[in-house]
Amino acid sequence: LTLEERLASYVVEGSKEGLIADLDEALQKYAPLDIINGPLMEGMSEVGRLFNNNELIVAEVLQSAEVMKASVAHLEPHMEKNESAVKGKIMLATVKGDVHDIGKNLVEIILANNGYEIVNLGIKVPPEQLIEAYRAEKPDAIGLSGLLVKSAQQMVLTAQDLRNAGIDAPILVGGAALTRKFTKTRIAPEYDGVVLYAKDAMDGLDLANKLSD
Ligand code: B1M
Repeated sequence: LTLEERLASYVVEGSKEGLIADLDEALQKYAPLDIINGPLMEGMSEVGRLFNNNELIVAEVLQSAEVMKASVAHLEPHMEKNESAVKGKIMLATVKGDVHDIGKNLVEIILANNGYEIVNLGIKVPPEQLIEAYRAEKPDAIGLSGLLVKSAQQMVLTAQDLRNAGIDAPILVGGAALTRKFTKTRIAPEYDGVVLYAKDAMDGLDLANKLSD
C-alpha cells in the first residue's frame, strides 16, 4: 500500500498500529490539514459507505472515530498558527440529539489557530443550554454542527429558540446533512441575524474572518 492508502486504511480498519509513524512520514510531504482532508477523510467516507451498507457496526465506527481523533491530535501541533490579536469569540456546539463531534472539533482547532477564542459546548447541546451559555459568554458568533438528517431540522428549531430569546448574533452552520440551500431557505428565515453555511472547516474560518472584518 502507498502511504496515502495506509493512512486511509487506519481509519477504515480502526487500527492505530503504525499510525503515528505514517503520519510523521506524511508530514514530510503534506500540510497537516491536507492529510486530514485527503487520505484520512477518504477513509472516513469509506467508513460511512460501509456503515450505510451494514458492513460495519457502531462499535467499529467508534474505533474509526478514535483513529481520526488521534490523528488530528497528533497533527494539530504541526498546524500553521496565526498568532494575531484575538479576532473574536465563537461558541461551538453539536446540536441536540447529535453526538458527532470530529468535524466540530476540527473547526475549533482551525479557528483557535487563527485568532479566535473558542467556547466549545460539546455535543447534544439543547437550545436552552446554548441560550444560557450565550448570555454568560457573549460570543461574537455561534457555530452549530450536525451530521444527522434530523440535526438539520434541529438547527431550524434552535434558530427559532435563539430568536425567541432575543439573540441575533451571526450563526455559522456546518455538517454533512446540511446544504447551502437548506440553510438559506429553512434556517435563515427563522432567525433575525445572519446565518451562514460552511462546507468545511476552512470555509468556516473564511466566513468567521468575513464576519470579523
Ligand atoms: Co454516525 N452517522 N451515527 N457515527 N457517522 C453518519 C453521519 C452517517 C452519514 C453514516 C451513514 O449511515 N452513512 C449516518 C447519518 C444518517 C443520516 O442521518 N442521514 C450516521 C448514523 C446513522 C449514526 C447513528 C444514528 C448510528 C446508530 O447509532 N445506529 C449514531 C447517531 C448517534 C447520535 O448522534 N445520536 C451514529 C454514531 C456515530 C459514532 C458515535 C459511532 C461516530 C461519531 C464519533 C464522534 O464524532 N465522536 C460516527 C461516525 C464517525 C460517522 C461517520 C462515519 C463519519 C463522521 C465524521 O466524523 N466525519 C459519518 C459518515 C460520513 O460522514 N461519511 C456518520 C469526519 C469529519 C471531519 O467530517 O463531521 O462532516 P464532518 O465535518 C466536516 C464538515 O461537515 C464541516 O467541516 C468538517 C470538515 O472540515 N463541518 C463544519 C462540520 N461541522 C461544522 C461546523 C461549522 C463549519 C463546518 O461551523 C460551525
